[in-house]
Amino acid sequence: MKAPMAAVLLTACAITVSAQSRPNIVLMMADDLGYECLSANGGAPYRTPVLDELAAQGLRFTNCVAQPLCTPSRAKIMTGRYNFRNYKTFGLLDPREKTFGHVLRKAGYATCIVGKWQLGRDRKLIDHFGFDEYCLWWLENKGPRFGNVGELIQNGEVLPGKKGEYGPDVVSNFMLDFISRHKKEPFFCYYPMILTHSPFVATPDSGEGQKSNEEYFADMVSYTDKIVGRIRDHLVDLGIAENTLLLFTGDNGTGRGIKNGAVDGQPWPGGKASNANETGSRVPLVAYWPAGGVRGKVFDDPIDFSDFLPSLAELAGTSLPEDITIDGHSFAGRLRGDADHKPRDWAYLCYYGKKRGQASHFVRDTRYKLYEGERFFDFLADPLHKNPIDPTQAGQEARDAFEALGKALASMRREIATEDERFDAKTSFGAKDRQAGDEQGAKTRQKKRKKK
Ligand SMILES: [Ca+2]
Repeated sequence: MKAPMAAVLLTACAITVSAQSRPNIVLMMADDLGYECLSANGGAPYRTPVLDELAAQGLRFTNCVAQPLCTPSRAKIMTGRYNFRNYKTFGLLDPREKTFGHVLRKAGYATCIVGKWQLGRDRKLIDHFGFDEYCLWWLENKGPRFGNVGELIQNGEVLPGKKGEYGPDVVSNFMLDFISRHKKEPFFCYYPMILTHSPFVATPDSGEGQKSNEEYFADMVSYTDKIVGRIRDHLVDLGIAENTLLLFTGDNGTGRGIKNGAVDGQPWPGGKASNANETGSRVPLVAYWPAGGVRGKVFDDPIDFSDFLPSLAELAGTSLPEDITIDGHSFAGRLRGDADHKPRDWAYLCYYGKKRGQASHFVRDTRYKLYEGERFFDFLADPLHKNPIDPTQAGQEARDAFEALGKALASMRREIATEDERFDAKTSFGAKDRQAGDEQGAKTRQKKRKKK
């Protein structure tokens, strides 16, 4: 059947526009904000009206896994590689790695990073990893997280700051300014947020009076949502919202001090730093990109944090770093509504805890999850993994999944063995910077002891 002429013209126009202009990209990653923190995910007791609206007008992914801890997630999302290839120790990213900053800078994007760094105490690393401009906490200092006066480093200068200022506002405002200055060229802003990690304290919107940790945490989630709204409004004001992709996710599950979360009425306590069940690693993922043309869709595609780098590279129309194994699978086709987009068959997570050692790993499809030792779960029905499935007693669908995931896990086990042989913990980078990480850890432990 022939399409009406108007439809043919419209389609031709849409293709021309999308081919002409690559999207601006803003990737926001909250700190310790789990899947249950978005009301759009059926989460409670939180309110996230901005993110809910972006999801309703864009895309919401229900099956995205980060890593259970900060640095492992950061290394994975920035490099597109599984932790067994490049994770050394907490608080560091191997300077030999290539990041999505490199990829987008090389593609002609203006690049900016704001928020929390945590990946090596040297301001030169920011340019080294592909970012033109920055305003960061936990770069060379690590002072207070929210009232971080005199701690933030912005484009090489330590900001003197003012007493009472709120760190998340300072870094967000810098990013908005960067966007204003680069509105006429493609830009990439990576915003690993300072919120919503502990300490659970008042935000500028919390009002007077002492609250519980859970109440403060809910305030912090609301403030995160408010910042997302500010960014969206700024893009609208500049007239560039149409072709800017907003991505929002979290770097790991909610802190374990917060126990009152729920999803669809079922308990979802904070599970950060644990790979025991869904609460440590399943995170929200919302994408909003009006020019992409997809509106109000929900997908359960398996997505892991290695997928961001290839997705961004594809959207920028550029190639992946050469001579390096990239593990991720691009989800760019989903964002454009490509009818022939093929999601991953399975997503993968390899987790070491703070220091590289024995890996805990799993593969997952759209319903089932297989850990080492044949521990097998239906993560939709049993997110806390209280009821392991015996595949010999299960139905055909579960048995098929067990077999397919078993093959995938075996292939990853072989890759870990190969990489472990190659991995050299005593490289010049490793020895010096591991020591820096250890010193930081010792200081933190010392402070905790003093408080007790
Ligand atoms: Ca974190």
